[in-house]
Amino acid sequence: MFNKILIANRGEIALRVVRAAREMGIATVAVHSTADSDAMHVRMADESVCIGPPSSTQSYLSFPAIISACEITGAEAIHPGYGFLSENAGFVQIVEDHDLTFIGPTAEHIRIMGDKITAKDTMKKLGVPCVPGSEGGVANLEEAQKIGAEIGYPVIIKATAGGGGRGMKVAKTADEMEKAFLTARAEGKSNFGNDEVYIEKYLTTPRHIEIQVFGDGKGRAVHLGERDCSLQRRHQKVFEEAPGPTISAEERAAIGKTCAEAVARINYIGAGTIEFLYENGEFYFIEMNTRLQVEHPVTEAIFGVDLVREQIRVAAGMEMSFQQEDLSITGHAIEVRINAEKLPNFSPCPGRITQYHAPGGLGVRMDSALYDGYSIPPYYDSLIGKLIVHGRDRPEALARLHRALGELIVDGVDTTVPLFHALLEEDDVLSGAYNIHWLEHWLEDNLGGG
Ligand code: MV4
Repeated sequence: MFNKILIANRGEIALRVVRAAREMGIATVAVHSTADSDAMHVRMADESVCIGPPSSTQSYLSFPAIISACEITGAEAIHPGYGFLSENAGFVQIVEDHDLTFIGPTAEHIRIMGDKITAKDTMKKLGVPCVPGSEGGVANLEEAQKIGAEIGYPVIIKATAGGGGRGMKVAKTADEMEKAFLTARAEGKSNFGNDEVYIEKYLTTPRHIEIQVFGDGKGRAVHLGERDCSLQRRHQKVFEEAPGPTISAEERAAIGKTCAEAVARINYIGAGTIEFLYENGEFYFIEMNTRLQVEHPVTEAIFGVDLVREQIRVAAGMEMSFQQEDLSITGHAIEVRINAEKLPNFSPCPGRITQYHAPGGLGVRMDSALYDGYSIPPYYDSLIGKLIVHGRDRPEALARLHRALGELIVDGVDTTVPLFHALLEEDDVLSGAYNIHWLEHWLEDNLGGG
């Protein structure tokens, strides 16, 4: 096992990794920009290194700064958290070249899943159900129109280098194909330096269901069920739950087995998430994320496992501490993402926290790096906390969420907390009757804004 690891991240996820490492007796090194000298992750880690100015590109994304911090402190491994360098295959290569360990998948797996055409082709060959569409890339407009006619409209054109909602265009009819195809290709080129696109049947009212998988890198893998993350705004999740309100035990077992077998076959190591659209009882693969996700705590709550601990174990060459038959679901968990944002437009709202009080009690977890007097810097994302509640069933989790939101105090900046109070008044949220478009429609009807 490692003696010391470096955490190449900030905020609540850096704290999350410190907590797992400390329970394992592993020392931690925090890195921070000059804007984060007073950040909680710096205080909570055993050591810290200032790695650069506020700009992420010169600090949290700087390969030489982070590698140097490892060499100075003697850290043996790097946990990337989510975002920043967590899915950067080039960085993983550099880490390995310096005889350090990346706590995450191999550069090759990151590369495969980062190219969406290759990811889909790989998953399809591994028996994972995919959205009907083009076989690989689509070279020109004539081919795009031929595929559109074959699979039927509406279709969606996606940049292979895109993902997470970037570089996609819908063509509702054949008339719209030319514009959608050319725009998707141009955006792929300008945003990612890659103009390769592929085409899928456009699913109109699916849910976003993602399967948590975990591999040991030696051909063993498990699944930890699904999360329903359909409540999103502009491709940012705001409310996530596990298990999915519409997924039966039989469906979970079947899609879970398919996913676990797929990642086992490629010797995947560590945590991964296989994203699906779910419509009319069918799962359709869209993307795989090769990292720990923001919403991992809802899975941890219902399975009673520490996913970061497992990531560190397998990175150190140890076995996972569980097998599939050890894993079972207890109750229901919900996470809400608390952002320092001003409604109705969700504009970032950095500033000084004059008072912070975290909710507590049975079944409540607050992952946050806030404290009284902390100043949220304007340079990074606006996530300031995740409130995770766990109950014996969904109604109990919802009641607990309502109760915990009432206890939470964040003064000094605007937050998304009022949104959650309002959502908990909605019958569709209470019954789980929502799809990927529900929140955007609700925001339009209830907040207006821009
Ligand atoms: C789709 C789709 C409908 N049909 N693919 C958006 C993010 C990226 N991960 C994939 N996305 C979508 N792909 C087909 N074939 C609709 C979306 C989509 C979406 C997906 C998940 C959660 C929210 C979404 C909001 C708009 C569009």
